[in-house]
Amino acid sequence: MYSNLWIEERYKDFYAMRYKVENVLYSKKTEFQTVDVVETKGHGKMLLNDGLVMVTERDEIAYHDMIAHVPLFVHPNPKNVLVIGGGDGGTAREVLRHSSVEKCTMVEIDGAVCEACMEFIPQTAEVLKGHPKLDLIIGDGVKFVQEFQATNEKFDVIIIDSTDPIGPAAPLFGPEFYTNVNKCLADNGIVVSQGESPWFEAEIQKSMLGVLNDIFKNTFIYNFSNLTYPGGLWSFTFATKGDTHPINDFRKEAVAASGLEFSYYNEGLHQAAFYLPTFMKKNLEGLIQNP
Ligand code: AG3
Repeated sequence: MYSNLWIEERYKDFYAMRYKVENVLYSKKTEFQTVDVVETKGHGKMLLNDGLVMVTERDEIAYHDMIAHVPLFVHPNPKNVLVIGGGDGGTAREVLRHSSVEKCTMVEIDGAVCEACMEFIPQTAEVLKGHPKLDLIIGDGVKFVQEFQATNEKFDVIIIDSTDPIGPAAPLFGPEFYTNVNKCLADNGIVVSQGESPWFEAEIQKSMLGVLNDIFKNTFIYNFSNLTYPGGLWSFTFATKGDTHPINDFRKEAVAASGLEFSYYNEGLHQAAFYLPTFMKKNLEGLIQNP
């Protein structure tokens, strides 16, 4: 019945990516956004929020490896980790593979994303069904960091796994949010955030780095490539409360010693990801400490 169905993510009014759909598995308009899960012909199951591709089974590992393992192999001893967003579970899944991690708190605003992924994309969301170290909270991450700073607990690593800065994720890109994130971090804490497209969103990257640079001691940006986000090349920002450096303090030996296997992440790529195309260096001049 859906044999001629294609799904399309549009970027502004001049670019689109289309995927052949074999089956529509889930579609729901929630209080926050429209959540769809479709079975595609070439990319496996795919999650879209408001028509934007969030995850596909085929390439989610690139994003989740790089958002989780880069900070976790830089921090000297990450025990307490916070994930804001990440309702598909992929980030929490990778965080929880680190044996040093004692607790991962995840705060997702839209319970429907978790529900849909638990039912249809177990590859990322199996972990959400129950893990002894995972505390899954369905709630607003902006409020969470506002309230959490009053407690004595601090996070070693905070990961902002958000969608684009429109709709429910917009406040996750602003200064109030990051001021509170900083207060929730331990002294040598690291915050890594979904950092948008270097090709298409240079202005957003500049404003994000401007915000981070005002609040945190050191700020960096690093890249990875995937199959499904507009343009393929994509970024994460990396900001530190202390002097932790993503290359100089990278615990290289810990990668092999961890015994973990990765299909995207590796020791060389970790470092290479911080070496930027010239156009990015120019755009972000004065705002980043990348090599
Ligand atoms: N987070 C979404 C990254 C941005 C995608 N943007 C787009 N397709 N226009 C993905 C969540 C993975 N846990």
